[in-house]
Amino acid sequence: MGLFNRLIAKVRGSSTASAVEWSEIQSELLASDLGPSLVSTLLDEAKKLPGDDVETAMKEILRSKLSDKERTLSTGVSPQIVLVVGVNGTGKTTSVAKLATHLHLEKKSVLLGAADTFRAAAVDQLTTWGNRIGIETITGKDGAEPASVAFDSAKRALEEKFEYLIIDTAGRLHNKNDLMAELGKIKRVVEKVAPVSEVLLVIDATTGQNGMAQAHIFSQAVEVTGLIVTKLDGSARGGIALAIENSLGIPIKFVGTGEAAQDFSAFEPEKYLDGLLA
Ligand SMILES: Nc1nc2c(ncn2[C@@H]2O[C@H](COP(=O)(O)OP(=O)(O)OP(=O)(O)O)[C@@H](O)[C@H]2O)c(=O)[nH]1
Ligand SMILES: [Mg+2]
Repeated sequence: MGLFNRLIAKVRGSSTASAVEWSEIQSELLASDLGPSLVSTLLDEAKKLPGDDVETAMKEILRSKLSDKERTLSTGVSPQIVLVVGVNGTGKTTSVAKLATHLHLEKKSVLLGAADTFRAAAVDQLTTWGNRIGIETITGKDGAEPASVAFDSAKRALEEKFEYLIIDTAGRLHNKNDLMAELGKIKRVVEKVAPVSEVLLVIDATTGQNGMAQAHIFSQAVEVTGLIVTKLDGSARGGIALAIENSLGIPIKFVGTGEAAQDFSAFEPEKYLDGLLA
């Protein structure tokens, strides 16, 4: 039994939970990275409920903080263009490959765009994944503009009638204005060819509360339509993703649970909530 469940059992056993027990529950919720503001709301709501209902109630309250928005990828005219963005090292390139694998296994035609032209190794990394999956990757010349590679890949996806184009972008620090502006440019340039249907922000579950600042600033630069939460296979419980959903209304769409292509799945709310309180 996890610490949280032990605490809940303790609270449930007594008719009224003591201040000490509530403060232990608070620490446990904070350790899930839900953030101070959401934790305080949760505790206020949970305290109003009878002691023997706390466990179910807590989960119910957490569930109520999830977004009602669609969690599957948008569908419609081809190509569906998915732009994958985020700070350095969160797992963007790996997630692009995992998503491509997922769609490829569903017999969708998928094209990759290597718009992380910042490092030659980034292009190689994506191309290697593309070869492994058996799909094409559009790359630019050394030092090419990311927007121009994104444009070329969109053109190719449109002309060749690919169902999906997934564009990888370079990791960028959210506090670097020029890099954030570049992201806006990539999107605008792609949209000269076809609309971008999804902008997926990759959040590393181990990143903690900084994820909130990342989500705020990325969604100012481009309209973020969904989250991919990575590295949920580690000790991080990824409460930051729920905090972002709750605060910005951006739904979690996919989760990454390892380094391999199959370590990826559509977001499952119940599983996630269990993990948060485990
Ligand atoms: N354990 C674990 N590792 C992951 C997961 N997703 C990605 N990684 C690892 O995280 C590291 C960084 O992944 P990348 O996909 O290269 O990250 P990135 O965001 O593209 O990095 P930059 O392009 O440099 O910004 C790699 O070692 C990946 O194998 C995950 O869900 N779980
Ligand atoms: Mg990358």
